[in-house]
Amino acid sequence: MCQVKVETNILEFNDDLATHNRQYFREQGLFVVNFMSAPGAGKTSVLEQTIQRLKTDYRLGVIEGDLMTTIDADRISALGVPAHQITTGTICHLDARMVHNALHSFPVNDLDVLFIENVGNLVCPVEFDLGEDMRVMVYSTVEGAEKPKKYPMMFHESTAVLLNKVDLIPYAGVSLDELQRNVREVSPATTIFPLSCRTGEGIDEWIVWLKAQIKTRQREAHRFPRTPLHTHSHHHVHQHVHQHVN
Ligand SMILES: Nc1nc2c(ncn2[C@@H]2O[C@H](COP(=O)(O)OP(=O)(O)OP(=O)(O)O)[C@@H](O)[C@H]2O)c(=O)[nH]1
Ligand SMILES: [Mg+2]
Repeated sequence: MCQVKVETNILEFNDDLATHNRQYFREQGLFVVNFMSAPGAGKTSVLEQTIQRLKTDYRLGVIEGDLMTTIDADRISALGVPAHQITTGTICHLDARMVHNALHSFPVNDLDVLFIENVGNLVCPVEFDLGEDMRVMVYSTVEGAEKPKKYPMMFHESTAVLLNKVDLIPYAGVSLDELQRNVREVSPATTIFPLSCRTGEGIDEWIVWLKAQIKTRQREAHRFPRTPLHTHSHHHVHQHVHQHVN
């Protein structure tokens, strides 16, 4: 009973901050995508492929979430795109407060698109709204065909599922058909892109779709003026954190 109450409070608190982040992103005309997957499905590889194809036309930034190390942020920085690493220590997901705090180390006013790579985990990240516009899941062919049935939430909450590592299908003991069917069974509205970050197969289709999503958001955002980050009160956020700790 008590545990349920604490969990509810944490999630309500997160939702409030996520709303605050979302409003800020909208004011900035920033399109924000939250990438989620099991560890090693290929989130950073997808980001590398995506960044290489978008970076001449869009001003990009990346927030990386991992328990430890700056390995992923270093991979992104190597492409000449600003990247900020959040290290969560023992926490299995990013939350809205971590993202909010990370914004201070970014040239947010100068960005068009912010990619957030969540901590590799099929369960926890789903519960925590970060204020993103869109969630994209990376599901690799070698994880087994039953994952959508066993972990339906993440599939259900994602606008797109990138079915990565199709080059490994001959070794994975599954068919593309079966993988797609199982995703559709739990999430009929999700758009599926079979692709391989190794061979480049299918990446172009994903990029065309992503660009269309960005364009739609930019059209909507023209209605809002841009405001600088410091007018947006983060003291307020710390007060709330304090209350919840006590
Ligand atoms: N064969 C093959 N390997 C891939 C593909 N995409 C990624 N990999 C490999 O899979 C491994 C994990 O890829 P990452 O991009 O680091 O995965 P991630 O989801 O970011 O991992 P975490 O951040 O640790 O959760 C690396 O060795 C990649 O080279 C692919 O399409 N085909
Ligand atoms: Mg990664």
